[in-house]
Amino acid sequence: MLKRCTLIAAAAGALLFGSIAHAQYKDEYTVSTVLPSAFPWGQAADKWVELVNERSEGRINMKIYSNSQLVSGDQTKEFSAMRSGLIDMAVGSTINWSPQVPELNLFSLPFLMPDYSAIDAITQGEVGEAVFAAIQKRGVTPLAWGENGFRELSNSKRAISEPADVEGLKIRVVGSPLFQDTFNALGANPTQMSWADAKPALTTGAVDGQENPLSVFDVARIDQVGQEHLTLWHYMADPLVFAVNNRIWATFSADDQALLKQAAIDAGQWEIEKSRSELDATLAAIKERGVTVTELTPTQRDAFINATQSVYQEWSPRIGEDLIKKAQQAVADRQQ
Ligand code: X2X
Repeated sequence: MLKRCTLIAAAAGALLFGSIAHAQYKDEYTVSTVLPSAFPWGQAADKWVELVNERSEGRINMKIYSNSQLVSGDQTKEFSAMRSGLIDMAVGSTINWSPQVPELNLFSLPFLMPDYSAIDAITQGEVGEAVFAAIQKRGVTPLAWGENGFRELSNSKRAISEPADVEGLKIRVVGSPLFQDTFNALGANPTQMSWADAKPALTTGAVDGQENPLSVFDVARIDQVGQEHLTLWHYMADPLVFAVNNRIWATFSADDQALLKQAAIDAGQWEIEKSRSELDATLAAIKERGVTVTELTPTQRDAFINATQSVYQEWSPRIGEDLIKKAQQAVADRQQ
């Protein structure tokens, strides 16, 4: 009898525990981003939150904290904060997470990806899976890809069409030390600073230039802080990754994990298509505001490719030679 009672109690306990485990969802989950809703990046996060709320019929609520405010503006701390549980979820750039996940520097290798199909060939194939495994290994669950975009070079001094034009320019660069190497290879004077500090530094002339996708240049009105020259060199693009802290992830039921993941995939695809489709109009708007836009000829682009080759030698031990080779192969085999 006693044994039976114990069994029943244990079964009831297990049932209760099961329901409690899933009932223990937070009222609201924090989602970190760098850029807010006016930018494609913020819109990707908005869409994810909206889809999850809709599909869970209000059971799962997420709230976005943009401008890296959960890490006091230091976007390179976002990944660590998510890993430790200070942040529940994030839609983050590969650049900002690369200090903690060295494999993410892959995307920052200069001129690895010549066009959008090259980005897709990497993210949507075997290499993308390997990169997600690397993120997972570092303690965060990745769900889907989004896109910040090809990063173009602007400055206040002169039109840039060859490496010699970059020489001596003070350029604001983002979180990964790889950018220091790229711009040093070109003879520039790179300074690493957060997005929060970038616009003030451009305004005061503390730096001469910066690199960011056209959407960021446009929405943040970078031309208004003296950035009159813009070179479309498509030297790299930073994908966005939708991700969740591991312990938070484990609290979701399998159905809700699938819901969160599918919503992230759908939001990412929606944002990638939307931001790519807006590019022509964005470029036209930038030109209309009087910015000198320089498009490189293939020969001019080759000169930049040659000038930055040392970055591959320097970074292949940290990124993984095999991963780089596979990415190059995926790009060579891509469907155009
Ligand atoms: O800081 C930048 O340049 C930005 C907004 O593009 C990133 O977070 C990578």
